[in-house]
Parts: sequence; C-alpha cells; structure tokens
Amino acid sequence: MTAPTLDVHLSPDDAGVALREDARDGLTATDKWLAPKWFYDARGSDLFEDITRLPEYYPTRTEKALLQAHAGDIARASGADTLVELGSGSSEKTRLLLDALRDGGTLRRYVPQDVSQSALEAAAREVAREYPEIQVHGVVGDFTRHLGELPGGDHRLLAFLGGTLGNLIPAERADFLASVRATLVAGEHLLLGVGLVIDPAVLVPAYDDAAGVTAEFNRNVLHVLNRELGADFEPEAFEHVARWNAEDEWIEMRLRASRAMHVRLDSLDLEVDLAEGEEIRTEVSAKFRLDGISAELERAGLELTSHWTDADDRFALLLATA
Ligand code: AVJ
Repeated sequence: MTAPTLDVHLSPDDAGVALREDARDGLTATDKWLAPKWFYDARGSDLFEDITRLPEYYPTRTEKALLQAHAGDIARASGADTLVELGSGSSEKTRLLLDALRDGGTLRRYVPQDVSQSALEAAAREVAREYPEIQVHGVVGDFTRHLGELPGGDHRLLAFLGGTLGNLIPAERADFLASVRATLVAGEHLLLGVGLVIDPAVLVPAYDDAAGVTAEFNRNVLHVLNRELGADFEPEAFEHVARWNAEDEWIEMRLRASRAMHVRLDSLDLEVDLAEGEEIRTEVSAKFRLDGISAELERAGLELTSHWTDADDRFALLLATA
C-alpha cells in the first residue's frame, strides 16, 4: 500500500473566517439564516450519523440500497478509473462504488474531498489500507469553491451523494453544476444522489423525528456559534421547526425563539435581538423531480444518461455525463 497523498486548499483559519462572515450576514438579515454547513462539528457529525439510523429518516438507507443494487451498472456505464467523492465523510457507500469499479477492472484511484482535514485523513488512510492496489489522493477543500483544483484523470466519476445537492439554493445549485461541468472533460461522469418530492406526511417526519435527534442536531449550530464566536445563545430556548415549503419544494429547518432574546456574539462584536416566535432558517433541503433536475443538468451542459429510483420513488441516483 502507498500512503495517501493530501492536497490542502483550506487553511485552518478559512473556516473561521467563513463562519464569522456567514454569522454576521445571516443574523443581521431581515429574515435570519445560518448555513447548514455549520451543523457539522464533531458533535453535529455524530448527531447526523444518529439521524441516518432513525426509523423516520429514509434517505440514507434508501440511497445505500440503490447503490447496493446498481453500483455494478454505474461502474459499467462510467468505466471510471478514478472515483472522486465530494463531501466524502466516512461513508460505507464509498465501498460499494469502489468494489464495483474494482470488480469492473477499471479502478486506479480514489479522491475523497472534504472540508474537514481530520475526517479526510482518517478516511483516506482507511481506504488505502483496504484497497492496497489503488492510489488514494485526498483533497481538503470546499465543493462550492475548489472543484477546479481536483486532480485530473482520464476517466473520473464525480460522486455527490446523500442528497447534499439539496442544501444548495437554486442559484448556488446552478453555479455548482456549472463548475462540475467546467471541471469534467467530455465522457467523464457525475453521480448524484437526490431526494425526490414525496408526500409531506412521510417527508416532514424525516426532518422532525419522534426521538428529537434532528431537533438537537438543529440546535447544535447554536452550540457551534457559542463556542467558536463567543456567543451566548441559549440553545434550549429555541424550538425545532421542520416545514415543507410546497412552492420551492424544499424542507426548511428553522429555530424558533420561544421568547424575546438578546444575544451577544463577542468575536463579532455583534448584538442580535430576536422577537418571541422569530425564526432563524438553518437549512433548506430541496427535493427534486426527475424532469426538473434533468433540465437543470442540461442547462449546465450535463446530460442525464441513467437514473435509478427505489420502489416508493423517494430517492434517485442520477448519472450524468459531460
Ligand atoms: C446531509 C444535507 C443530506 O438534508 O437530509 C438531515 C441533512 N438535515 N436531517 C438532509 C439533514 C436534517 C441532510 N443532508
């Protein structure tokens, strides 16, 4: 086995700078917001792992079953020598794709990309150990900014799984897909995992589970601000809200102030007032229709070549080519 190589495009301070900017923009806006990427400190990542095992949260297990059933088809259709995984985390899903590409005889390299250097190093080392015959090349970066820095290759498969595309609002999504198109050379592939528009009676509980894990995950962003920005939010004084926005076809997670509050963020030298009942939007998780996402891909210069959905049409894997 060769030791993984690592490219670092984020300095340790980049995240801090971005968090300060986001927190100031979001908390001084008329409709307050915080970006979902700030959920994921160590505790938030653990809580998300717990979410993926909740009975109500179908996306992770549905996507995994789709990959189990179709990784071979994806490997054949892409013929990829390199699997690039955007926002790689730790996932078992990686193995399903790596195994299929290895069995297909094309796999030479795995390129995990993530914002968290520590998570990436651990994941890269583990894959290098399990797949001694391939090269592992980690990239510490942000998928909205550093796609252009990904290592090139003859035949890459870019995987963006888990429904994370849904965290981008439509304008960000168009930018992201355009930068994917700009990164890929003709014949390379993009694999997307996206949640589909389904009955809100199934969808909403996936974001508002009975055990309250998602509520705790949502409030975790306030713990992050307290620690990183010297803020004095009282997370327990915020109620978790998960709402289906039928017009935009996305789930919105919000934190609702249970009473009027005055919050101080020392590192920003910022004071924020919240009225009783005022909400901070902490996440959008867009759901898709096949014709809509196919048109979005086409507008970005990508062609949807295959798709697979589960029996209940809750989730889809989409394979597109440049
Ligand atoms: C990791 C962005 C795909 O939107 O379903 C889970 C995050 N938020 N429960 C999603 C999440 C609330 C998740 N993604």
